[in-house]
Amino acid sequence: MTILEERPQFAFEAHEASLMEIVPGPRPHGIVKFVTSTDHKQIGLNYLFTGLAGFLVAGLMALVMRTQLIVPNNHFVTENVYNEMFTIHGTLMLFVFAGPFAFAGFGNYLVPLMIGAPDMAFPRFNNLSYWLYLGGFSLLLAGFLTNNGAAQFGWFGYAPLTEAIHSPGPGADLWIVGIGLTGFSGIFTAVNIITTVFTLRAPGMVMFRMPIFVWNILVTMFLILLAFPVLTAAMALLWIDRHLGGNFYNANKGGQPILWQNLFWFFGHPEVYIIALPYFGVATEILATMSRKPVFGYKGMIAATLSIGALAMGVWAHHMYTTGAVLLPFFAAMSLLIAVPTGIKFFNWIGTMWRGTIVLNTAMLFCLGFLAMFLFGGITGVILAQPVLDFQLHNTYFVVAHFHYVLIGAVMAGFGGLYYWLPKMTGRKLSEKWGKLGFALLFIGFNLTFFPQHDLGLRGMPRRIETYNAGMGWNFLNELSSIGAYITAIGVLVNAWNIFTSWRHGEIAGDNPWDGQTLEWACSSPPPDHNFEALPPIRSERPVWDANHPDMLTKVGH
Ligand code: HEM
Ligand SMILES: [Cu+2]
Repeated sequence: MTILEERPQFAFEAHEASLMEIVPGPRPHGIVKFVTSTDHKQIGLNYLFTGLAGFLVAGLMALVMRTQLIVPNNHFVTENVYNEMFTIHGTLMLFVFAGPFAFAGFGNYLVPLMIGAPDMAFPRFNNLSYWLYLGGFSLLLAGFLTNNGAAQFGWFGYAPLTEAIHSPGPGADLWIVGIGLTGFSGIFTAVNIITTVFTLRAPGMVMFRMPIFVWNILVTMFLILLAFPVLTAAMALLWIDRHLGGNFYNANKGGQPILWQNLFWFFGHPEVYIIALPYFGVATEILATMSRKPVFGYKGMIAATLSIGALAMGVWAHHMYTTGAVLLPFFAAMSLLIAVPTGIKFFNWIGTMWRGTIVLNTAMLFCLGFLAMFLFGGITGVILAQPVLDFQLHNTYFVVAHFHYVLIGAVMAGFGGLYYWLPKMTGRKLSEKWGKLGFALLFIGFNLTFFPQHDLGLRGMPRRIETYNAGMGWNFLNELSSIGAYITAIGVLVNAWNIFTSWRHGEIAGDNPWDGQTLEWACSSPPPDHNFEALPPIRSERPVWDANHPDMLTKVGH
């Protein structure tokens, strides 16, 4: 039998009216947003700008020191103030600026965007990390308000100088707790980012399609998990020594000052790579985009990062050659080995630019500045890694020059990152004119400050002295160095001014101002809450490029 009756019609139209549009309530803004937000982008910005504040404060301290050293027998500040300055300058630069600026600032903002995630795995935990970090920063500064002043024993706080009898007063305690808080903040961020990378990648975003920046952050996070707890433990033991009658580091009572050095540098050397690896990632992204090419040797780059991470854990005692308490050949060999994966990275960076269509804008200039300065710092590092040479150069200005080249190399990449990603974060580009001027001033200023210090070191000027006699042959080089510091300061101000004014008045950036390749360029600038409405197909490590240039698809399986 055939049913001839017509099928009943369901009129969907009739129901449509009952579907209500859900209107979200008012979103917090201004200070309330800053305090309460669990959005990875807001937290990333908080880190970036708090980090920059740390850079400015620590930079002012550098100016105080360089002003004191500009002429011999100067009395601009007292010895005690000079000691406070180098201690808190170094501590802020490393624990508040250089590290967190990249791994927590850029890391928070970019990792979820780059892997196609809506947020971090633990957004509230992320908020807590930031507040611990801000608390640590505040405590480090609070030392100046106490009657004995801030800590004076240098950023690596060697025992037994840190014991209560040599460094009485709360300044040293605030230093211990301040570093402890930034350490916890780092550990929490590491847990969060590792979980995010392993569990929240978008469909198609397999590990070997993640941007190099994400890979570098991931390796950095594992280094943090290995290194920071050791530092926290070392600080806890120091606290016990100072307040609870412990004798861990006090030789007079049977303790071992060398124990502190081992614990500290077991953290301290990996810290160099915790600082550097994220900036390597930043530079890699910018070099690829501005050369309009994929990263050369993508997997080789990842392998190099992994082996740098592994080797970084085994070289801590190259900071302790002159103690006579370490096996020199082992630590020298391990230290020299790190030059191999670092060389691979340089090779690949050059390979990425090779035959590319290079866009020489401010972000790219900062990247080239990074390559030049980091390479130079690396070469003096190879020099210092030879025990015979280190015995001569240890504790001289040669070392000050070496580590500033390395660190300021990294900072150059950081500034490049700002010029590259602030348009994504704010929706506006920075001025290229001011940017190039800012770059030139920084590059000239940094080199003028630190290049002469190599020679000062060779002429025997020790680090951490607040003054010197006129007849040492150090006058002219110190003068140059201080003038360089003033030029650097002007460069920092020019860049700060550029960020400040471009934020309001800069050219509108659009979603993808640089023809970028990775996923963060697929969403609007700034990205909406929870980031993506839709994702392009992810078939290589540069999905946005593939979507925009179907005629030039990335070859996969390289
Ligand atoms: C902006 C330009 C900078 C200038 C002019 C500058 C200047 C100085 C000076 C004069 C010292 C003390 C040297 C001594 O008396 O032994 C010093 C130490 C130090 N600086 Fe810088 N610095 C600058 C940037 C940086 C940056 C960007 C970092 C890290 C990211 C950094 C990290 C350190 C560290 C770790 C110390 C060692 C502190 C110690 O001896 O305990 N500096 N700097
Ligand atoms: Cu080291």
